[in-house]
Amino acid sequence: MEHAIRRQKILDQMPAGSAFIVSASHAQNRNNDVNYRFRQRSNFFYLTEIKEENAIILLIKFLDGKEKQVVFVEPHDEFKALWQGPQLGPDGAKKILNVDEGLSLLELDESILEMLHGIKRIYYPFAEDKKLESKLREWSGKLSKGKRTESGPTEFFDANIILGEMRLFKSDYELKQMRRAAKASVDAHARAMAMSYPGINEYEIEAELLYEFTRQGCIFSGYNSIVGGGINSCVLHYEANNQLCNDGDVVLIDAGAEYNCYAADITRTFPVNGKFTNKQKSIYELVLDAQLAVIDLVKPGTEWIKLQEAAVKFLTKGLVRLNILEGQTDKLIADKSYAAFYPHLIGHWLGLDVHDAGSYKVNGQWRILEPGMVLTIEPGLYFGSTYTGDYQGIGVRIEDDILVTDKGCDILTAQLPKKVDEIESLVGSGR
Ligand SMILES: [Mn+2]
Repeated sequence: MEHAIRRQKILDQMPAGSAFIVSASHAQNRNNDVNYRFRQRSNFFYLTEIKEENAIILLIKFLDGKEKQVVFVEPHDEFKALWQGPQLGPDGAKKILNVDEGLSLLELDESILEMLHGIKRIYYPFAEDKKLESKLREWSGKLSKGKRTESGPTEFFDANIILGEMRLFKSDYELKQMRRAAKASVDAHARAMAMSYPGINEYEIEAELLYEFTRQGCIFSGYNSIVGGGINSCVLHYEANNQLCNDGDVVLIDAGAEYNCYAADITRTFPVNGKFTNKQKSIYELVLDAQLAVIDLVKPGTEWIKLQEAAVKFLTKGLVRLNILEGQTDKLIADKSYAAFYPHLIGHWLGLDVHDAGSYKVNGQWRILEPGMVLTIEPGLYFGSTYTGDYQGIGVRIEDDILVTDKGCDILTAQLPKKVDEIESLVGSGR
């Protein structure tokens, strides 16, 4: 019942005369009468852990300091129950969430106008749900109109600020979910490598990933899997996944399972024939050494941007050593010459969203790492179609999921091999 603790924690931060509103996902139509598979909105899931669509959770702190928690859900509907299975209904939702009131969405407009009477500040997640945003404007207008002695709500605050700060720090319960996602993802990557051989199609490799995710209870991936062989390994968000992986190609897989809405995010790169060429190996080891050096810095007290700066320095030096870049390291960093090969950042927060909530700066200063945060570390080097030298067609990224602990860090995805000899002996071993 951690959702109840989270809601109370929010109420504790709200001033008297304020309301906090978060909405569930709505069904997303794919075509005609077919919808995409329902996935709950992360903020709503964080506060309720229920998978109802269209629902609304409302937290109110009245002017006298009294608090009230209300959930609005779809009413019982026999037609829907027949086609989609039973729903919680207002009473069921009230019970399962242990809130003060469970109401039907049919009563939303009427009830909320009553409950928001006297409320001055409304928190809701900005730019998340257009339906909710227009409703809030409508309700606020109605509450203000024609009143001579008092106004309706006068302030909208972004609920993402409070939610992001809370979601950044993972509880033991959340870490348990994340370890399940990490385990499924580790096993999936190992399986994909073991089943690979020259001539395999990228989608066959993707099938191995999805098989293992699903087998371990992860019916969603945290994001579209990237399986890129050869030059496709250099396309950062490649997702066609439909080309052959030829003898001599590297394959880059960036894929992560989602368990109970919590994501993992892993990248590995391997030679499809089981043996790195010297050129592939020199890039691979440079990226791996950079990753290990950056992971060494993941501990309480490190500024997040220092991780990126360390990666840039390490990779730039390596590119000079390999004669891919020429000149003074400091100058190459200052003029961003490295960005032709390392065009992205070192990583991101990880949790309910693969690129999770939580700001990277606080009051204009880069965030300092603290225990309970989970982040990815994913340096990479790419020699794609715009590069014409000897390394063309080599894209390498190595990514793990890291929990900041009291003393340092815990790599949630450590079980998946990444040393050159380990990778080489794993590729093709399952056939
Ligand atoms: Mn990532």
